[in-house]
Amino acid sequence: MSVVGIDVGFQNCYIAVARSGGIETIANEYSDRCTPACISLASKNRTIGNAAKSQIITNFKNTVHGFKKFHGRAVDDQFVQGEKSKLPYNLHKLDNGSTGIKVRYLNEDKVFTIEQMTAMLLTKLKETSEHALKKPVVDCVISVPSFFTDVERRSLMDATQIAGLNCLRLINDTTAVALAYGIYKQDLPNPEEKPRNVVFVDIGHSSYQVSIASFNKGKLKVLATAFDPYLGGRNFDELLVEYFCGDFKNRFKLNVKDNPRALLRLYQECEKLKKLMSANSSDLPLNIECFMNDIDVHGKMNRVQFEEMCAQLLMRVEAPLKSVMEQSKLSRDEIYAIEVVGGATRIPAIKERISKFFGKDISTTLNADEAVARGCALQCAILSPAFKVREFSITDAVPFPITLRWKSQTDESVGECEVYSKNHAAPFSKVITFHKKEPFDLEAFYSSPNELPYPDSRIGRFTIQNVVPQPDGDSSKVKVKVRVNMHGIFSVSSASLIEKQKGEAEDVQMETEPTVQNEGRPEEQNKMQVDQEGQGDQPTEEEKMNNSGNKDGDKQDQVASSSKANTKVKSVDLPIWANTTRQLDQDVLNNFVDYEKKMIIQDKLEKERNDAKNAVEEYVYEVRDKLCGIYERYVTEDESNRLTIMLEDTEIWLYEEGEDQEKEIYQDKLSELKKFGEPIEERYREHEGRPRAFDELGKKI
Ligand code: ATP
Ligand code: K
Ligand code: MG
Repeated sequence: MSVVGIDVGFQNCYIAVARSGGIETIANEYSDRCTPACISLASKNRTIGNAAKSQIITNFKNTVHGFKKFHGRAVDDQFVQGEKSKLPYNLHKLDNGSTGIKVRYLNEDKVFTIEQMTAMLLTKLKETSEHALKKPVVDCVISVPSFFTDVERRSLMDATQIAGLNCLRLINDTTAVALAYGIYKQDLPNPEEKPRNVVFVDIGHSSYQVSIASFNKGKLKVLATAFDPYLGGRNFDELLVEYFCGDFKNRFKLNVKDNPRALLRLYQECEKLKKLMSANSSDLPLNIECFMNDIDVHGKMNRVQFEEMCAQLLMRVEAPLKSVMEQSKLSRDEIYAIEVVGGATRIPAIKERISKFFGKDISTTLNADEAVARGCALQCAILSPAFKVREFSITDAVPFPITLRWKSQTDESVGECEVYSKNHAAPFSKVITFHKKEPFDLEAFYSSPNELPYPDSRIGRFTIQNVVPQPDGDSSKVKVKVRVNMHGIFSVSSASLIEKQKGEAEDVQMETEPTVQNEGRPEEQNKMQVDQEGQGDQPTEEEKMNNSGNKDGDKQDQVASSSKANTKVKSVDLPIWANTTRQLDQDVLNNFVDYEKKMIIQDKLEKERNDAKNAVEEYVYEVRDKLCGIYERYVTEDESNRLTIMLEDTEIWLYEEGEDQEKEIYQDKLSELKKFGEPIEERYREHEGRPRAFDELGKKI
């Protein structure tokens, strides 16, 4: 099995793998460790990553980037609508209301889902890791913003399936960073000692996340998380773009916003300028040649000006820090270190604000770009039975409280219970006991919609089927297992009906549910069904909910989890019908899997075709050079002229009818040329070899 960690960023993706004993970040075919989250669709193929990024301006309508946060969102979603006007490509409303992306692909109009777009990106990252590891890659761990809700996480999981990956865990960005920080630390406090508390900050291109984790030897626990999901490096780019649009309008009378190409170029230049300003406080130029209407533009900016311009954005740095500290109830002097990662934390004013808030220097001991991917690979190594890695237990935190609601069967009242409080440990399973006579619905939702960076607080409806009364007409005891799994996704994972046995007292507490008591690190998940309940992968808490129908009857009695009962009980598994929002149907998903495979083959064929064409072109140039160089002595004038004409014809052909031919045609063309070229090459080699042979002979004599 493969050990691969993938940081799927809004702008930049990184891959780390386990190789020869260590974790290393790997480079793609451009020797670049960063693969841009960018996909360009074209008439014959698609290009992904660096090659796609170079198409952003030339093929702007079909070059897709900045789509990570559309996962699980309806096209009418306020956030999506807000983004729409800034995108050079078109969005499209899918039948189920989800956000689709409309492009020209293979000379047809085509709409892709966000899951498909991310899958394309993952395909590229998969190939890059396969190339580095020289073996197929299936198992992996992928990072996700800690504030992603269920719908967004499920959508991302669908994307991993389309790409043929088996995602062992969706791990929160800052948790991955915490793991990368802690696992090699030799000096962490012993388990009985006071833990070491570290703040992790990740500000990327699109969002800002903070968490506090406490460390002891061999373990980390996330105490709290906070975020500004809409603050990242791109907001700073936008302000610069705004400024220069105004500036160029004044000085050059240009309406940059009416020209998508110019606007995209300005974005790229402003991002470069922003990065330069991080290292340099003097006036810096922004020059673009032939910007619009053949006009060259030039402008300038310095750091002081930039910081003034961004004052509103910089003010937003504090709130998540404050929130995370309040939630953790730690004082500032209980914080051991503040570790920052993510490209935008290189902005000096951001660093200053973080440092000022804590009254302490911030540490940059982690690689700001690669720490997330490394953490993912480490988590993958921990989960892999084939890989030896230090024991390290990770307890993450539930970012938003989750509540279950159910309807009473005796009257119209509704029962409700918060099953996971904010910052509750995760992954985590709980067993809840109901007393029911008939099938019932459980509705799960996020209970504090105000803090949810997603417009819909519903998680899903779970119908517990086949519930029947006891033979004596009494309610049956139904045990329902709920779970926040390894991916941070909520589910009602199983339900069972406990049948009363003859002669049994009415009121016996039959807690024979095989209660899981391992308090240690999560055990291996069943790889085939990562969504399913693993056998005791987390400490399980038993809760009993007496839904007797009165509104106050929803109290949770903690039931002792020791199972000492030796009374005979029979437990019958109950089917659960789950209806979660915006999940792809299995059929649809299967179609996408097939289509992705087709696109992969298409890309491969197109690459082979291009390679064949390039081979002809290269041969033409090579032989032409040699004809007036090293071959000159070995060809007759007649031969030389004939071949020169052939080469010239081929060159013209390559630009005209030969521009776009099948692979075989190019291969034939090459053999045709070689028929003439190779005898010359042979003669040359023979002659070249001969004098040397004479020399050798001469020396010996
Ligand atoms: P996200 O985490 O939001 O999904 P991401 O992981 O793709 O996004 P990163 O790669 O962490 O984002 O950071 C990219 C951002 O950091 C960009 O806005 C980029 O311009 C910015 N950035 C990178 N280097 C610098 C620098 N030296 N100074 C200022 N900003 C920088
Ligand atoms: K990244
Ligand atoms: Mg990131």
